[in-house]
Amino acid sequence: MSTLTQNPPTAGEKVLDFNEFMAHLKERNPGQPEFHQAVHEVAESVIPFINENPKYRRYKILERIVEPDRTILFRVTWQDDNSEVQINKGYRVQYSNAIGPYKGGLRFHPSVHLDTFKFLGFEQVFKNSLTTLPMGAGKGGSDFDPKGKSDDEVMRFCQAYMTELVRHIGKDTDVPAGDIGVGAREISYLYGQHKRLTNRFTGVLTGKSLEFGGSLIRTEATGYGAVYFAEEMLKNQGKSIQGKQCVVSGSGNVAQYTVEKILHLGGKPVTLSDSSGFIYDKDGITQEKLDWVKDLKNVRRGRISEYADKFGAEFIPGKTPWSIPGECVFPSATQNELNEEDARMLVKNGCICVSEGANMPSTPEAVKVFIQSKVLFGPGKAANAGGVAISGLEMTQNSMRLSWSREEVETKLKQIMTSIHDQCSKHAREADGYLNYVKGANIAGFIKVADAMIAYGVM
Ligand code: NDP
Ligand code: 2IT
Repeated sequence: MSTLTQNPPTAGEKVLDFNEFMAHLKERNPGQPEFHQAVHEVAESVIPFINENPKYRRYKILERIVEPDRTILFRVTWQDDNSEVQINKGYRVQYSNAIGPYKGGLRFHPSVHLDTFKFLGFEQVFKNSLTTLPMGAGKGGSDFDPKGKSDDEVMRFCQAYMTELVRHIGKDTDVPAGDIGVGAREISYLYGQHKRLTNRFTGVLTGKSLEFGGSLIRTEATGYGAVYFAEEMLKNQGKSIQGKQCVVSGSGNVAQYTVEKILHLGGKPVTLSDSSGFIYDKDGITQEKLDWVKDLKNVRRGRISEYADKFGAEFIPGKTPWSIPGECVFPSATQNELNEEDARMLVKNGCICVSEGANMPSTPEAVKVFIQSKVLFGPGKAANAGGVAISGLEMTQNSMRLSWSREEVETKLKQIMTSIHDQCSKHAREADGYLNYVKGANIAGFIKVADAMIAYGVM
């Protein structure tokens, strides 16, 4: 046995100090506040655990996990409909392949920087570990803004983006998927270009359409999974979503299928949002209204304010929906969309459960309010893992060259969300009995990756 793995700690052995660790991280990664925020939350949970299990410290696992295996930056040049040359930045952060090929989405949004992809890739390490499937972690994308672009422009951009990305990905190397601004249309263009360049039909992307290797339930998986996770947390307290008012943000892929599963389970969703504001439908969003939203957002690519005109609901411009009372809350748009003041208001108005469909939507101060108020709080890396989990099952189906039925995949999704809940619970209990799922998810996600890294030796 390596001397590094021997327990217990030797007398006088140094422990890992949280403040020193964070100071060092910030010094080495300046100007990356979202990355710092994501690491801070994990380090806070994991450092006490590392100090109880010195092999993780001796192997410098946390110090290594925060450093991506590889960061790829490139130029994407394409021509718009007026033949004008456009230049965008392309990114792929290959974070960790300790437990499987790099795996994670692509985000196309004008606000992104390397910081964005490092925070998302880092979160993905722990999320993918929790899914129980063999997937490492990566994240990428571009500052390209699909909003207001024609289909032809989106196609030319995707082809140019893939022309560079192709050399870095592969079904056993790195398997990208969708995220903000990357849905079925973009994945199709990206996949088509990959196939053209390589002359290979492989499972190199997930979230594909059903005609060319996609999995049933992948489109629904993130939203459905976030609601299943909420239901698991509630079940633990003898409660359920049935009859509860639910506040949802966003109106994209995750928000749409969150609303759909809330409806299946008898809850009452009353809000949706986009970057222009939110709608409040006090009568509740029904399946019929939701189908209209899917067409609005996925086909006509319109604004959520149109819902208010169509169904006589309220539209509140420039605001997030956190002023609306709801026992269950599903932040499903973007990072840091819910702050301390919002959290206080939600708790005051009777919120008992938060399940994060988005990645890091609650600020650290908001998370603190939820935890201090003993709200059931499912952090994104656990609550929204259903999406990447079904991506993992899409990879499996592609390798086997067959397709599972809807029922089969949805049953597996439910089982995976229950298993994620159970893994988190194992490490979540505080002295007063409260289940702190932030701590639970971070420690449970860490262990599998860390043990694999130790097994490989120092590299
Ligand atoms: P979509 O692009 O389908 O939808 C994004 C939604 O969020 C839109 O309503 C959009 O409004 C809104 N939004 C995006 N950026 C901002 C912003 N800066 N300020 C306000 N609103 C914003 O993306 P998804 O639904 O796929 O992703 C939503 C979240 O879920 C993200 O955090 C993503 O990382 C996370 N996630 C997604 C998974 C997936 O499988 N798709 C899996 C796990 C997590 P507008 O149209 O006006 O920009
Ligand atoms: O944040 C995420 O987990 C995703 N955007 C989905 C990634 C995937 O590979 O399906």
